[in-house]
Amino acid sequence: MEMKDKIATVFAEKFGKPAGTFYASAGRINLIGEHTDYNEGYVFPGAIDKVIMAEIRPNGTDKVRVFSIDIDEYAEFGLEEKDAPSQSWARYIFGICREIIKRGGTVKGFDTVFAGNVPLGAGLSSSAALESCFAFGLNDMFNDNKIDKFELAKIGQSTEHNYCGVNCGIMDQFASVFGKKDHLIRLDCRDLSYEYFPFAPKGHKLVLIDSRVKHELKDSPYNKRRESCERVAKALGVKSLRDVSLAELNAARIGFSDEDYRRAKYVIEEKDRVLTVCAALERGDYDEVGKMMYETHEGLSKDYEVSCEELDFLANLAKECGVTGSRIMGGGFGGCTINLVPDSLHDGFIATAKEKFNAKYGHEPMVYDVIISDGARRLED
Ligand code: GAF
Repeated sequence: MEMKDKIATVFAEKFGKPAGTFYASAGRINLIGEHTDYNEGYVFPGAIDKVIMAEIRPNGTDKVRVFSIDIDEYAEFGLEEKDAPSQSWARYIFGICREIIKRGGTVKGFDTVFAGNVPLGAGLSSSAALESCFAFGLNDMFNDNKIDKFELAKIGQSTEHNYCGVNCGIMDQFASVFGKKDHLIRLDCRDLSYEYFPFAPKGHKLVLIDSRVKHELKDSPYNKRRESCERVAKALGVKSLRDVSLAELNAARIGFSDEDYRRAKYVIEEKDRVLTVCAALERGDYDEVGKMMYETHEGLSKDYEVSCEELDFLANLAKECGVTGSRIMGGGFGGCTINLVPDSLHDGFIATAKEKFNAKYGHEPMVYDVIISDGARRLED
C-alpha cells in the first residue's frame, strides 16, 4: 500500500472521519560541506525523494494526539512547557509546537498519524524531515502560512537544541524546507543567503551506501566537536571559524589543544572545498568534485574523527573501484557514504561493495540511488 493510503487508513481507524490534510517533508543529502554549518561556513545539500508524511486534523481540544505507524506507538500531550512527552520521537513534534508558540504563533490541539521512508540513523536527516513536516503543516493549518520558510527551518533547529539534546547547525532543516527538485542548495550559514544549483551530473550517479552502523547524534560526541570549534574561535578572538584562515590558525596555536587544532583545521579546509566544488560543478569538472569529496573524507576521518572503521572501509573501497568521489555524509559516527559514481562503474561498484562489506562485517550495506526532490509541502488530493 502506498504511504499516503496507509496513513489515511490508520488515521480513520484511530481518529475517525473526516480526513485531515496531508503534509510531507524530505530527508537530505549533502554533496560537500560537513560540520561547517555551526561554524557559519557553507554547505551544499539537497532534499531527496525519501520523506516523512503526516495527516493532520484540528481536534477542537488543547491536546495533541499522535500515532507513529513506523514505531507503532501512540502519544498524547498538552501544549504547555510542562506537558513534554516522555517518548523521544514525540518530543520532536512537541518541540515544533512549543517553538511556534514561543515565537507568537498559534498551535491548537490536533490529531495526527505519520510515517516515513527516510532510513533512521543513516545520516539522511530523518529528524529534520519530521520537524519540517510538522513545522510546515502547523504553519499552514493554524497560522495562514505567516511564518516564513527561514523561520520554519529555525523552528526545527531550535527543537533539536531545546527538546532533543543536539546542538546542531541549520543545514538539515534548511534543506528539508527549501529543497527543490533537481537542485542542490549552496547555503551560506552565516546569513542564510542561498543559491540553487541545477544538479544532473552527466555520466554519473549519486549513490548512498549505508553501513547500517547506527548513530545517535545526542549520545555521540557531535556536541563536543562543536565545543572544540567554539573554543578555537574564542581563543582567536573571532565569532566563528568562518573568520579564520589556515595561515591564521597556524600562526596562533595558544589557548587550545592539538586536538582542537585538528578539528579547526578540518573546518577551515572544508569551508573552502564547498566553494571549489560549486565552481567545479558549474564547469562540469566531476574529477575535481570527486577529489574534494575524498579530501573531505580524509579530514573527517583523521582530523575531525567522526568516521568509523566501516565507513573508512567503504570510502577506500570506492577509491579502489575507481569511483570519482566518496566520503562519509552527515554528522558521522555511522550512517552512509555518498558516492559520485561513473555510470559505467555503477552496477559493478555496488556489487563489489555489497560482497566485500558482507565478507568483512557479516552484513550487506543498504544501497540507495539518490533523486534530488522537493522539500516541505502540502499534498493536494
Ligand atoms: C548533522 C547536523 F544536524 C547538521 O547541522 C550538520 O552539522 C551535520 O550533522 C554535519 O555537517 O546532520
